[in-house]
Order: sequence, then structure tokens, then C-alpha cells
Amino acid sequence: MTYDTILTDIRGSGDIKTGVITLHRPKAMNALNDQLMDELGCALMGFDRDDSIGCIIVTGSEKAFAAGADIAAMKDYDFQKVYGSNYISRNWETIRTVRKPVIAVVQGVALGGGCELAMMCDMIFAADNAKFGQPEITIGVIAGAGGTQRLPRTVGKAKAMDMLLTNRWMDAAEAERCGLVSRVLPADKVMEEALAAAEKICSFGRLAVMATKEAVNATFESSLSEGLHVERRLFHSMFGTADQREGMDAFVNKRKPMFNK
Ligand code: CO8
Repeated sequence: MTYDTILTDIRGSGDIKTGVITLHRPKAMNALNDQLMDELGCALMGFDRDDSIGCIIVTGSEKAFAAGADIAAMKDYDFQKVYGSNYISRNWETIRTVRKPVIAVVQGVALGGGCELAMMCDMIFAADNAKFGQPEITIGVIAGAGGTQRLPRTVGKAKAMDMLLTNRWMDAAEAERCGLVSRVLPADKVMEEALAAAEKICSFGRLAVMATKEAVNATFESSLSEGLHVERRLFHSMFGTADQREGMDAFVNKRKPMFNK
């Protein structure tokens, strides 16, 4: 499959590898348009279906993960078009259906839809030059791809309101302090670190990895008792897998486990 607005690559040294998707609209700081979101969705689904892939990384350029939705494309849209075509909902959230872990590697700006796309991923690894912001208010709209919902759930109401209402940007250090990003690394090390984390994930049992992601995501969709119920049932289901027997037997017998991938 060839794409115009993204690049794809497969990395890793083990049997199970990492699919890397690089957003690639360099002249527009990776501004997100329908074509890019369609291509991203297609590449994500391809890696999710591929049994030789265990983890996915989504990244951008050194200057920009993505500078938001493509303002030049949006400027002539009207209500009839966006509501009628179900703009955003139609094709921007394919990433939510991916069952394998997705790591966002953010260098430079992640603004508007770019910040929202990073938040749709399971973890964010940030370069020390990363900046996160929701500047939609400055162009007369509001965040529309989850920013008003995921940001307060992640960084709390106070910081989310500040970012969404005043266009205050957060640097990588603050983003790590308040839980928006998992790790901050020097720009020339961040991809290496993400690939190492992805390789670690690829070395574990596929079912346990997918069930962990499903259980953590349940917390955003439910009350504590409902979320605990989902976790408990998924935990119980692990006892129907060969990886549970293998992992525990390997521990008890002091040997390296051989998981199903
Ligand atoms: N859309 C389209 N083109 C863009 C965008 C964008 N979001 N961001 C940058 N570009 C383009 C510029 O127009 C410029 O193009 P050209 O060279 O042809 O003039 C090129 O990228 C380089 O940009 P700058 O010259 O501005 O570079 P600077 O380094 O001076 O500044 C910034 C970089 C700070 C990133 C600046 O470009 C900027 O402020 N961009 C807009 C950021 C923004 O407002 N993002 C939010 C967009 S709205 C949104 O994301 C809504 C999401 C809601 C869900 C989706 C619903 C639409």
C-alpha cells in the first residue's frame, strides 16, 4: 500500500515487530486533513490485523507531531457540510478501535487536533522540545476531536480549562508532571526509547497485552465498580490462556517464558 501523507515502516529485532507510522505533510507542519486521517486509519488497521506486529508507534517530524486540523481546508466548511458529513466522527477516530498498543512519539508541536490525536494513543513519549496546546479558541471554534473530554480527564479541570480557554501551551516537563506524557527524552533519543518500549511490549503474550489495554481504557468509559468488573472478568479470562500457564510455570521453574505472540 502506498500513501501520500504518511510513511510506514516496520522496526525491531525479534519475531514480533513494531509498526511505525510517520505523519508526513512537511510543508503544512503535518496539519491533519481527511486524506491523512483516512491513510492513518488504513495503516493502523493494517498493522492491527498483521500477526507479525505487536505494537504501533505514531510520530511526526522533528518540528511537528501535528499542528492541528488543516485550517486552510476547514475555512470554507459550513454547518451543513460538517454535520451532514459527520466530520471528525466519520474517519478521525479509527485509532480508538485498534486493539494493539499505540505509542505517540511527539517532537515539536502537538496542537489542536494534533494534541487530540496524541491523546487518543495509549502512551505519549515526548521529546524535550515538545509543546502541547489546544488553540482552537483563537480561530473561533472549540476543540472537536476529544480535547474538551480527554484533556480534563488526563491533566485535571484546572489545567485543561487554562489550555482550552487561554491557549496556554504546556511544555514537555509540565506535560510529564501532570500525567499527559509517560516519558520525556532528549529529541535524539525519544524514538530509540519508544522502539525499546515497543519491543518490550512485543515480547509479552499478545492476549495479556490486549486485555491490559482494554481494561485500562474501560476506566474512561465507566464508574469505578463497572471498571473493576471489566478488569476482574478480563483477569479471570487470562486463566483460559496458554500464556498464563506458561508465564507462571516459567516463574516457578526460574526460566524465561515463551509466550504466544
Ligand atoms: N493548518 C494548515 N496549515 C498549517 C497549520 C494548520 N493547522 N499549521 C501550520 N500550517 C502551515 C502554515 O500555514 C505554513 O504554511 P505556508 O508555509 O504555506 O505559509 C506552514 O504550515 C508553516 O507554518 P508557520 O509558517 O506558521 O510556522 P511557524 O513555525 O511560524 O509556526 C505554528 C508554527 C505555531 C504551529 C503555527 O503554524 C500555528 O499556529 N499553526 C496553527 C495551530 C492551530 O491553530 N492549530 C489548531 C487548528 S484547529 C484544530 O485542530 C481543531 C481540531 C478539532 C478537531 C478537528 C476539527 C477541525
